[in-house]
Formats: sequence, C-alpha cells, structure tokens
Amino acid sequence: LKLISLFLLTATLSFGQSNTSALLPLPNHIEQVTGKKNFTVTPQTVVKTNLPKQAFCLFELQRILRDRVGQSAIMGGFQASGNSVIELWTEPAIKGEEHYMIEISESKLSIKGSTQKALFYGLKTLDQILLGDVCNTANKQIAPIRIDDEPRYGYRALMLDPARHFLPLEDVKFYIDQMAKYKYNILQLHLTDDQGWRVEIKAHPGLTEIGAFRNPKTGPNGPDNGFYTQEQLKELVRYAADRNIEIIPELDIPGHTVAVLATYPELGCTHTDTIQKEMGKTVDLMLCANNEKVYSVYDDIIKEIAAIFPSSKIHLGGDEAVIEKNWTKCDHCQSLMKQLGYTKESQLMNYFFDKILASVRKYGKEPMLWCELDNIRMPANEYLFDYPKDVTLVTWRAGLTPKCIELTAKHGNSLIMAPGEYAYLDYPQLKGDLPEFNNWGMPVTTLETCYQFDPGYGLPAAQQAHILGISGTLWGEAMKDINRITYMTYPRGLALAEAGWTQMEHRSWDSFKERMYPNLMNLMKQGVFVRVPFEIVPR
Ligand code: TNX
Repeated sequence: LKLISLFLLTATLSFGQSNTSALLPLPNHIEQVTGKKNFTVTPQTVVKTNLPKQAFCLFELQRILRDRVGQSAIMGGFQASGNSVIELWTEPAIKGEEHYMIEISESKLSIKGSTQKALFYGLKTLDQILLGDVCNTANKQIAPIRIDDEPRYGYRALMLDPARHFLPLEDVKFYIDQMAKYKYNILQLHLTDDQGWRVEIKAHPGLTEIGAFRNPKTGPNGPDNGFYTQEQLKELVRYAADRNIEIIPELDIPGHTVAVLATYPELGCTHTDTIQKEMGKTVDLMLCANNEKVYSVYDDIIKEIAAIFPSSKIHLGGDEAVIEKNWTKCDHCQSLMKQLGYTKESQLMNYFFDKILASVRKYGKEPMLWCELDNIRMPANEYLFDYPKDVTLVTWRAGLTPKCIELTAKHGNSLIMAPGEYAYLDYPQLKGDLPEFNNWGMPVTTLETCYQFDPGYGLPAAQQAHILGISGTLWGEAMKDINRITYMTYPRGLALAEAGWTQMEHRSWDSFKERMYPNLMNLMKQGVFVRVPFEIVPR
C-alpha cells in the first residue's frame, strides 16, 4: 500500500497542483481569475445562507473546510456579512435544478443554485478545488475562480447487485458516499436474481426466509446470504437522498427468478423441486406466463416496493429470458398461445409485461427494462417484444447499442446508456487482471476505453434527444465484498462520471488522467480500495 501511495503521490506532484487539477467530472464552464488576491479562511469567516439550519449542505460545508483547511466557519445566517464570507444561497433565478455557480474572490466565496441539489454539487466542486490547490490550502487560502456548471445528462447512475452476493447496508452507504463525490445521482439496486431475494416483502415472508439464504454452506451471515428489511431500505433511501442520490429498485423477471421459484416452485414452467440452489451462474428458469398467481404475487410485491422507494421508477429486468427452454416447453403457455392466436412465444412477453406493468402503473410508478432485441446472437432487427412507450430502456449488450438507440428513437422510448463495452464495471480493466474477479471470460474494458465513451455515440442531436443518461453496471457474481466492488468501480467510475456530466467538447483523456490521480489518492486516504492503473504512464 505504501508503494502504491508513493506512486500516486509522485504522479500527483509531477502533474502540478492548482485549483483545477482535481476537478472531476470537469465543470462545463471554468473561468480562471488572475491578478486578484486569494480568499482566506479565518476564525472570523462567517457563513451567509438562506438554507434551513439542519440542511445537509451546511454540514457538508463545515466538513469540507475542516478536512481541507483545518478550520470551520461561524454560522451567520441570512444577513451575515464581513470581509471573509462564505455564501451558500438558493437563488430561484438560476435555471436548472442541478445548475450551480461558484465565485471566489478575496472577501467572498459564493455558491449559488436554485435547489439544495445544485448547492450540493457546488460543494462537491469546492471540495475538489481545495483538494487540487494544496499549496494555497496549506495556508488556509483559496485562489479566485469562477465556475458555472450543469450536467450534460440528468440521469447518472451506478448499479449494484447485492442479489448475487449480499452486501451489508453499511457497505452500500459507503458506496453511496463515493458516488456522491462524483455527482452521480442514481443508484440502481438489483434486489432479486437467481442467487438471492434481498428485500423483505411482508405479504410473502417466504421470499426472504427461503430466497435470501441460498447458500447454506456459507452460514446465515455468509456473503451469499442475507436481506434488507423495509426499515433498513427506507433508512438507505434517506441516506442516499441527503447525498442527492435516488435509489431505483430492480426486481428481475421473468428470467433470473430462481430465488422466487425456490419459495414458490409452482410459479415456474418447469415444476420441479430440484431447482438448483447453488450460487454462481445464472439458471435458465422462468416464471410461467400463464399462471394468475405469478401476477397476483408480483402485484403484492410491487405494491410494497412502491411504498419503500420514493423513486418514480421501478426496473423490472426483462433480460436474458430463455423462452425456448421455458415457455416453448410449457403446456400452460402453449395453450394460452393457442387461445390468443399467437404465433411466436415472444408475443407472450407482451402478455406477461402488459399485466406486470399494469401493477407498476397502478402504484404510480414508471417502468424500466433492459433493452433486448429479437435475436441477440445475430444482427438484430427489432425489439424482442413491443415495449410500451412509457418504458425507459437500458441498452447493455456489447455491439447492439446503435440498434437500441435507433429503435428507441423510432418507438418513442427513453434510453439509458450502459453499453457493456464501455460501462460494464465487472469486465476486467486489463487483460488477465485478477481472473477471480471476472465471471465473463472474454471482454475487457480498459480505463481508456471507458473514458472514450460518448453516451450520444456522436449522433446528431435529434437522434439522441431521447437519451436520459448513463449507467455503470457492476454485476455481482464475482463481487464477494465491498473491496472488490470499489476495486472494479474505481478509477473507471471516474471516467463514467465525466461521460455523464461533461460535454464532449470539454473532455480529453490527457486532462482526465491528470485529474484522476489526486482523486484516486483522496479515495485511498479515505479507505476506499481502488485499482491503481499502473499501465497508464504519467506524461
Ligand atoms: C448478463 S447484463 C446479465 C446479468 C449477469 C451478467 C454477467 C444483463 C442485463 N444481464 O444478469 O450478471 O450477464 O454474468
């Protein structure tokens, strides 16, 4: 660890330090102010604010000042004045809820925006200004600068998968803390899969009693076992909300459902009590499309999920449904097809999701699904089924994203960009890197490839206007603990944060590499296990 720190320290020093050298994601408009005197934080520095006393931003401000200049400020309220004022001010005239402005002069350090969200981002940028400007901060000084910044996309997500390996609540909070530093605003929580059911559902306690403890070998507290109570999830939602992060829950159906089938075998097509209970790879079992109990159980589940998570969205999965091994071989599904005059099993997908999405809408939520095309192994032509217009799709399969962009534009769906080749954080970061962390085999996403990600794929504005943003995806089959998770996330999570926030014309790999190092060092200092990208040679 010492060696690694030394490497990072040397790298940081060789890149020089200034008030912009640690800004990440890079703000979209920076104006350096030259020839003016620095702002000084003194014991008399006073905070002028129109925020409520208990606002999280005020605690953040004091924490940043203590951490970076070793001095907190006096809370002065609405009318504070003096010759060293820090102003944290909501200003309705500033358009855009994530739009913030920073202006630092000799007597005033001002952060403004129309919402607390915007001010929070202003504070995150201030933290990085101070992180980079170590020569000044050593003397409690802050160099003058002007920043006027708002994100390219309003949806900037990372996805965690505690279904495969359970992740204790404290670890999820730790992950959220790091996300907040880089202005991510969504955490997609993959709560159910073959390997585990991780959310308490009061109407169906068996889902966790049986579905959350899938691997007896590792014991009740083993990494494969466990679930979150509804109270814990509500606490997590509040914790995330303070840090500007919304949690979107994901329940994966109709495939990826072995944990449900372990509880209710009768919901599947293949009625068997020898359902594989091993951890590891995905199993090809699915929920039956022609079974009213499937829809009533999921109505109960969606009702409770909708009440736990205030997010307007619920993700219902829809990926990797191996229809030919289930619905094609299932008498119930076949008779339903005959009855409805269907010629292709994929039409049953319409039937299935029409019923499920009716529950989602009934409880006031908007659906999300993974984007699947009709033939995933051949050049694809159309969607797997007719996704209704109100479904936000997430593109993921390597190579198929251009087709997904085109189809979503044509059909009127919104789109989130999580293409495997750029945004899959469980792909190794270098050929051969820690094979035990890799459950995919072939693909590699290097930091540089990840950085090259343009979520708009270079398309004309009209053809990408339906893209809401980006998502970095970290599947959990090989993610046994939080250290593996953060190792796989950073530094690539820094590159993705910039893809979601910064306009293409301001982005450059060379500049990113320099700004990355102080941030990696800061993460390490705060106990985050990151991957040091040795392959990237400092200039
Ligand atoms: C495919 S990517 C999946 C996940 C697995 C991943 C890696 C996607 C939408 N589905 O369920 O974790 O492969 O094995």
